[in-house]
Amino acid sequence: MKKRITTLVLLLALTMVIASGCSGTPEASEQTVWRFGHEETVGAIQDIYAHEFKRLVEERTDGDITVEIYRTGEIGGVMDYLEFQQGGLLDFSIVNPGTSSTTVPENNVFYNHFLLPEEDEQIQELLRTSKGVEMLNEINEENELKVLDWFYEGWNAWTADKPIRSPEDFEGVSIRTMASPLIVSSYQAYNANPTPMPYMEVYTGLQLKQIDAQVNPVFAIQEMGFYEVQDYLINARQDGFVAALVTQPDFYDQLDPEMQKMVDEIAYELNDFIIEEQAELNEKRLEMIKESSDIEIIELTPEERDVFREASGPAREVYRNSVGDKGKEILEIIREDSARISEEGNK
Ligand code: 6CS
Repeated sequence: MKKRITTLVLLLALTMVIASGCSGTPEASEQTVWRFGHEETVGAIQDIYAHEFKRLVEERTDGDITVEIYRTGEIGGVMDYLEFQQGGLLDFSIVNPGTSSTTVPENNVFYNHFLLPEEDEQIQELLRTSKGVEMLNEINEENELKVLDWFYEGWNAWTADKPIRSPEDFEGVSIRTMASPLIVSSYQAYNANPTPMPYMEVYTGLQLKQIDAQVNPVFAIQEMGFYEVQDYLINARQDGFVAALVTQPDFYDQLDPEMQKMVDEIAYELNDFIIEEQAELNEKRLEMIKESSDIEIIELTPEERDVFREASGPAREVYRNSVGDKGKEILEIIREDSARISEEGNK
């Protein structure tokens, strides 16, 4: 109840922001404000992305449009932001499937383990070209989320208070995950005890030993300080963190064709920009972790990864059972495209 009231107050505050100086249809003569929400903190990949989006929009409209960025926690939690986006209170947002799958379970397809190709450019190619992604976007649009682009933020790494090299090592380990049922079942398949909790509570949860482990890309492990309260960082490259730039279908439809073209082009260019940024940032942050802690870094061998690959099978069934025929087809197409892209890369 308290959360509901807080959300309503935030909605009201945001509506007042809207009323105080913006409209959904950008006319060159009037000042328009586009509201942009994302799920991360200062300096994170989504924040870098949002600021580059802002820079490009403001530059290409000669300042007729300004972009206001709302980071996670500034006007609500990630679930509030999703609601704001679907309701048109935010004009653009970055949403990852761990959040949006509460509305569109098919988005969980990206959290199927051992699905993505191995190289960054191959992941980019998959996200840009797969018919499965196009079908996924149609389902999102039916749910008030017009996907302008899917982009990649880096591999999800595990941190834990013990070394993890096999599903047996996960036995009894409380690992914090996002709330998506598929993510939860992925770690149940490894014998772990997945424990969903909000992103902002993970550090304290680890510190107080309410949880033993968590999963996130390296840049997030550094900036959220998780490495300070964990002994091991394990790279299994089981899944990657992908996120979507979304807008509201009605908002997009009422933009004039030139403006739509500008937004589409910016989304495309940003994908090239962010794939480089995430690689650099993840690498840089790994070095920072190594310099400022004695956390042990474990790279799983191909054989160790194969054991996890094998163990991940039941979670894939959970995905299939949680979606309809189209969702199952999306998984199949993405799986085939991923295998083909990987194979072409190995030639
Ligand atoms: O683990 C999470 O909940 C969050 N992790 C990242 C890297 N971005 C947003 C998400 O909410």
